[in-house]
Amino acid sequence: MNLYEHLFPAGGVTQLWVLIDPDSISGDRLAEVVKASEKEGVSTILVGGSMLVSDTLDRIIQDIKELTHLPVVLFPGSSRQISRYADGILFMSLLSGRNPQYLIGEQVHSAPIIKNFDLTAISTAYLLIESGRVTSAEYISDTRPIPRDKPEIAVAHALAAELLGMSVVYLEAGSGAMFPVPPEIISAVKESISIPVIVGGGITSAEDALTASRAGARAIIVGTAVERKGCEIIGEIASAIGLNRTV
Ligand code: 1GP
Repeated sequence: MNLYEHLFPAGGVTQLWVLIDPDSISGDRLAEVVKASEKEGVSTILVGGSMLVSDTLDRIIQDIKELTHLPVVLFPGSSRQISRYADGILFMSLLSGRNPQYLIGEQVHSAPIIKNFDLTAISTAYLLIESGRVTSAEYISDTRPIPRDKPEIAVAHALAAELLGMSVVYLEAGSGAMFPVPPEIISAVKESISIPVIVGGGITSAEDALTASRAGARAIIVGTAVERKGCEIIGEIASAIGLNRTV
């Protein structure tokens, strides 16, 4: 099974991916999060999320690899956040913005590194959706998010992503968002394209996750809620979307 098939298994069941920010996790906590993820049916560990430069990336990924066989996929904030120890990378273009640095500039810097490290790149259209307040992603990227009451604008961007040959659309409210991506946007985008839609930002409860799952998310990304609420939230979300049910 290649990485793409692992990320999006046949059958279309919503997957749960836990995002670990290497800058805000300690050693003991890391083990706790990774073990809980494995136990509750999380399929993939994402590492990254910080828009600033991290010097702990390699070490954290090596530590995770010692704790689990779950694939570790990079979610980089810039071309300086790439590690040879990961299994793959969400190779993102911030398609909702009009800042050439995040549309193509960072990608040109990172492409030779990805090739050199032999990482599997998953071509991902990153669409920022307005979420109640200015997020770090919005501020640092110097781009405007798509208005949350304009699903047709999100759909047009997602269609462009598919026509450009991208493999995944990431609907992102931004880390720690006040409101997650509205289900109306998720379902409108899901209905208009055939590539998978993944959703993250501001998902803090089982209910938020279930809403995104029912609207058509193929994977849900959760970071801040695990940092703030603890590992129990992983189990609660996994149960809500039917991941850790015993037969
Ligand atoms: C951020 O979508 C991810 O880029 C996760 O967001 O930290 O709000 O879970 P949270």
